[in-house]
Amino acid sequence: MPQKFQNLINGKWVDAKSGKTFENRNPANWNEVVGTFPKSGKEDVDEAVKAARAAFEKWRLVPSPKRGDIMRKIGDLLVARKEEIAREMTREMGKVLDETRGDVQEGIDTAYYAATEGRRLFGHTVPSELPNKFAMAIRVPIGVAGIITPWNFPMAIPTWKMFPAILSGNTCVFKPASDTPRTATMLVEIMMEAGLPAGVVNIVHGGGGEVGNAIVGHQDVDLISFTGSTGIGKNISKIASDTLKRVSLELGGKNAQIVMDDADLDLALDGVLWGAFGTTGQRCTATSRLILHEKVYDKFMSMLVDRTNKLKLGDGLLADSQVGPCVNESQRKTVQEYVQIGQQEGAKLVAGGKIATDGALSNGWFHQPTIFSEVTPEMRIAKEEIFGPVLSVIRTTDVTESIKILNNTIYGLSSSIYTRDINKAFQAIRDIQSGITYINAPTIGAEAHLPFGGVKQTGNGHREGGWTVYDFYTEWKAVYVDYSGSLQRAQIDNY
Ligand code: UN1
Repeated sequence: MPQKFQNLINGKWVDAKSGKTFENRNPANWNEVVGTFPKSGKEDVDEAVKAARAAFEKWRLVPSPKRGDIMRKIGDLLVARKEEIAREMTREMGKVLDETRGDVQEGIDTAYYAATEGRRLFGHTVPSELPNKFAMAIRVPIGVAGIITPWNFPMAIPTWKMFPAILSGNTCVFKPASDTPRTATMLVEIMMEAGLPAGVVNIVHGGGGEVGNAIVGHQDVDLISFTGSTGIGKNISKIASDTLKRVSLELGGKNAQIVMDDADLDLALDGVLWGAFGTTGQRCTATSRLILHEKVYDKFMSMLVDRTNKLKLGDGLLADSQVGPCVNESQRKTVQEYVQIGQQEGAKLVAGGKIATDGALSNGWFHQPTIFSEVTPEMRIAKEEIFGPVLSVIRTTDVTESIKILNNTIYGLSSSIYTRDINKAFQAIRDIQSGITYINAPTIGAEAHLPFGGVKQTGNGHREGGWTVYDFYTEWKAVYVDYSGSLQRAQIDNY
C-alpha cells in the first residue's frame, strides 16, 4: 500500500474534506507510487486561510530576531535530513541526486539568510522638514501569503518564498505542485518541528484549478507568490486583480548562451551542456538557445554533439545517471511536439530527437538530449519556452548582433556570454535585457542571496532571493513623531 499523506491546517494533519486523493508517481518508473495526497478544494483552502489569519495576529508580534532563531533551526534540520530529502525528491520528480542535493542546499542557504535578516529588516530614518520632529520609515508584515510553487525546484522555490514571508511576520497557505507534494510535506514537517506556532504555515495539496485559484481569489489572502508558466501567471494576475492583491510572478524564459569566437571553447562547452541538459532542461534558467559565432560554429558543434550523445540518461537515484526523465507524460509530449515543430520549420536535428526506451528507461518519461542547428531567430523553437532537453543553435557574427538575437524574445530571465574580451563582456552586461547575466558561466546557477527574477513577460517586476525579496513581503509605513508640543504645519502649508 502506498503511503498516505495529508494537508497541514492549523498545526493538524487532516484529509481533504471531500475525502478525495490523488497519486504521485515516480517519473523514472511510473509503476512506483510515491504516495497518495489529498485532492483538496475550496473548502480546505477556506480552513487554511482562517488558520493563517488567526495565527498572523500573534505571529506579527513576535520579534523578528526570534523568528530568525526558528529559521536557523529549520536550516539545521534541513542539513540533518539533506540526503533523505534529496532521495525522496529524485523519486518524485526525477532529477539526479547531485541536483536534488543542490536543491535542498539552496533551501538551507535561504534559511540561514532569513535567520540573519531577522536582525536587520532595516528601515530608514530621515531628517524632517520641521524642527522637533522625527521621521522614519519602517517595514511591517502584510498578512496571509498564498504560496504556489512548481515541481522543478520542489524545495528551493518554496523556501525562497515562505522563509522571507514568515521571517517578516506573515503567515502562509502553501500549495505545492501536484507533481512534488512529498518534498513539500517534508519541508513543512521540518518547519513545524523547528518551532513555528500552529497556523503560521499551512499546506493544502491539490490542483491549480481548484486549490490554486481558490487561494488567489480568496478575500482574506493578502499576497500571492507564484512561480510557473507565463500563461498561468497571466491568469493569476487577472483573478488577483479583483481583490487588488500584491502578486509576485516568476514565469517563463527562453534563456540564451552567446559564444564569441575568442571564447575558451572547452569552458563554453561545459557551460552549455550543464545549462541545457542539467535538470533535463527543466529549469526556468535553462539554456534553451545557443548563439554561436560563425567562425567557431562547425568546430564547436562537433564538440557539442559528441559530448551530448555521451550523456547518460537514467534513474536519478543511480550514481552514473547524468540526465533524468521529464517530470511527467504531458511534459515529454510537449518536448516531442517541439521536436516535430523544429523539423517542420527546417532546422537541422543533429542530436537526440527521440523518446528513450532502452531497457529500464522504458518505464519512465525519458527523452534524449536534443539539439537543433541552423535555427533562425524567427523559428518557434527559437522563441517559445519548451522546458525540456532541447537546445536550439543560432549562427551569429559580432557581439552586437548576438545581443540583438538574444533579446529577440518576450522573456528575459537569464543570459550568458563566453568571451575573453572585457569590452564585449561589458557591452553584454549593459545591453542584454534580462534579470540575470553571467560572464563565462552558464545560464543556471543563481545564488540564494542575490536578486532573482526577470524582465518582460518573465515576471511582473518583483525579485526573489537576497535582500530584495523582503520588499515584497513587507509594507512600508512612514512614521512621524512630533515632539514640539504645538501644531506644526507641514512645509507645504507653511513655506
Ligand atoms: C528555477 O529554475 O526556477 O539558478 C530556479 C538556478 C537555480 C534556481 C533555478 N539556482 O539555476
